Amino acid sequence: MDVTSTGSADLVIVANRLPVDRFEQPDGTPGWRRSPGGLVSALEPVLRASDGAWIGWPGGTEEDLEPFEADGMDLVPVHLSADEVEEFYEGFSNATLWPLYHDVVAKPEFHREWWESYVRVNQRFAEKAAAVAAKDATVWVHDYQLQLVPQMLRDLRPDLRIGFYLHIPFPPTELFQQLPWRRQVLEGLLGADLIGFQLAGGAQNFIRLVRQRVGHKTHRDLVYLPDGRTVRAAAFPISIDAADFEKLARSEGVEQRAKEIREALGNPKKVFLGIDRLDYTKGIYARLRAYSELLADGHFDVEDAVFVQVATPSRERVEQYRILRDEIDRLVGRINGDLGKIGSPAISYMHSSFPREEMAALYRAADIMVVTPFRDGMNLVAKEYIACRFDGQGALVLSEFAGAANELRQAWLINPYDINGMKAALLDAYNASPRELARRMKAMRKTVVEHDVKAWADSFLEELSSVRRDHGKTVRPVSQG
Ligand code: GDG
Repeated sequence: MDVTSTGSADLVIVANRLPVDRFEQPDGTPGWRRSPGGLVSALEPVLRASDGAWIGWPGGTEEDLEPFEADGMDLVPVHLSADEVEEFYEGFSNATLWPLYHDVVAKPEFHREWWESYVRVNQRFAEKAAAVAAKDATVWVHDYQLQLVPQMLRDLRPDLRIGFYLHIPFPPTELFQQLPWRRQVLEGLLGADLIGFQLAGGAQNFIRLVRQRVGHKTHRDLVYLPDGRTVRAAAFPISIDAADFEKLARSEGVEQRAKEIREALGNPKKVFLGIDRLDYTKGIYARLRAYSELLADGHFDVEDAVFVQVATPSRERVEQYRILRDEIDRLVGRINGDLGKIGSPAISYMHSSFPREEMAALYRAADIMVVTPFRDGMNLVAKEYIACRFDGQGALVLSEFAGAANELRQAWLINPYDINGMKAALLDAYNASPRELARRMKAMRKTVVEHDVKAWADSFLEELSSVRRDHGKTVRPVSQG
């Protein structure tokens, strides 16, 4: 595609962020490198195969960038002002929708100026997409920051085939109703032909809300709009590039690094590991407390085991995130102060992010991966751990409230609100025999390898093309379903 012209892309991805990060080249000029993440690796081949483009915010607020090419992808930046970052991104997206959609684990804040900014920015994304897409093109909009884009885009370009995918949970109707702009959000989403959710429960919540609040006829997973259009809402559980992770984990460099990590930790019998964005939905505090109680109760010693917790910095300007960081800092300090010994801390805590190679080495070095969110759309860390354990060893302790629990049934499933239950599962995983570990890991690996991110993207795009093809052919039900 010639990125200076518009209107020629057959496939347009619209996401809050562009799939690249800016960095400074050795000569001081800015360059772009592909940001790590499954979504980029899944969509890159599809984008290359078609005449594709990716629309998103490049990060930063300084300049309004022209479309550019990076890593073989055509990228179309959407500019955000400093006020918009505060109101649309940190405000409405991350302090209203994020907590509301995650079981109100934190209290959502509702501010009318934030909503206005959300509408404005969504409109800007929709206009960019309308300008870039070729006639009858497919546009795939991603995530909670852009829920109004489907209808705004349909108003501008009725010829387009529009898909929407929500990466986070879609809340139960009782919680969603709190949102003062609930109807606008539902109507925004209904601009899509296909709406994908992580789990069937999210799709059902959505269909029920549409029936109750917007009054459209629905039947099973279909919504019948008054203009004759149908919208399908269904589950498409996301995954990772499992083969790529396994390849990385098998590499000599990663194997060597995994050994070094264990040595640096004092070669304990067992290494526990948590890797999360530092987010209140991830249940980091509860998990560390449960672990510290196992130590305090004498089930094992700091010389036998260590808990490595990586908390990747996230949304640091949002108040709830600053509070959480302080709470975790204090808890880790207290646990290490109470239970650690010289050279053997109870918890090895890092508030930083690492390259993918280091992540793979950590996964290989860890005996027990601990994933305990209070609510999580999917949780890719759990799947990445499984992909890296080609040796058939390693245990996964996983919250029932992560989407991944739906597929990874052989994990030690826990309720993160139940500290005693969590302690029992951690201990059970600690004591599991290699045979038991191998049995569970084998089954989970089969799931992760077969349902990788490519299968996810293909199935969504295939379904999107068939929903649109069938448009108008479906028989409308007589009564409400
Ligand atoms: C949202 C939903 C859903 C983390 N630290 C580092 C790093 N990571 C990578 C992990 C993983 C990704 O970030 C985190 O993905 P999760 O799925 O665990 O969580 P969210 O960020 O909350 O993602 C979630 C997901 O969207 C996809 O739909 O599963 O439920 O909340 O890939 O590896 N990567 C590197 N360094 C780090 O320090 N390189």
